[in-house]
Amino acid sequence: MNKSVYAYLKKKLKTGGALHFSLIDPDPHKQEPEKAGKMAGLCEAAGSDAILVGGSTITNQEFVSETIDRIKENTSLPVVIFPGGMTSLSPKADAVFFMSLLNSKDPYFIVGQQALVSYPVKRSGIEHISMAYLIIEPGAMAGWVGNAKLLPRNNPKLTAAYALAAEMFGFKMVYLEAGSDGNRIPPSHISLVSQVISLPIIAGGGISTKEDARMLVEAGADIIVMGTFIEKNILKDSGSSLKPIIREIKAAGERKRAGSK
Ligand code: 1GP
Repeated sequence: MNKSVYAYLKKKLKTGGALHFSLIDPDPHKQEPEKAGKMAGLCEAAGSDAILVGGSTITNQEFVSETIDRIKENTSLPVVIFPGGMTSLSPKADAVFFMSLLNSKDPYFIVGQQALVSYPVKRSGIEHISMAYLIIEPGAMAGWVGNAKLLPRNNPKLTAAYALAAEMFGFKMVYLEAGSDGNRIPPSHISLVSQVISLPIIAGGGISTKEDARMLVEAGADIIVMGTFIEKNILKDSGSSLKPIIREIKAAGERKRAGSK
């Protein structure tokens, strides 16, 4: 991918309304790079718009790089690192989400780790897309690893206030999730956030049906991320269960775009 991933995403959002990202965890306990490559190819065939590589689990840079190499052999989609930490960085990707877990209790996850990787990221020349990451209750593994002061599920106002602060800080995107493991973010949070900010909103965590995806896009999500569902199904059914979910996301995005003209 030669052009800017951010520009590609913004353009696709403008013309398509909503996007789908496929998340592949570069974890040797889950799959070898070869298998990750096959998964990515099937995700592209099912209509996904980008491959995210990342997860909260332990990994190493070499394994991440090998995984990205195999992914790139199987797809022309942009490959973006969704870093669980410093060890998930690899110059092989097209871009990295330069993330700050804004609601962490530990400054290390807000800016400490990012400061330590800033020089290597700049030297590698990889595109970095600043992104504010917000974790809502119960948070699961991501919340535990990032030592998050979890945003309460029953108070979307707090989530919206953090998202607005992110926009004021100059972040380019906001990622909202309640953790993996089936903990979907309440649509009320997405809808309030979309009323107060104009940044692209990414939603992930526990999305496994077209109804889930449609509800979140209708609430205001611009990009839907799916990881576990793809891990469980894509190689078994070659993407036949993913395809209708992505179709639903695109249709809901198209309706939203048409409505906002
Ligand atoms: C996790 O939002 C991602 O950070 C994806 O979650 O694995 O539940 O799809 P799932």
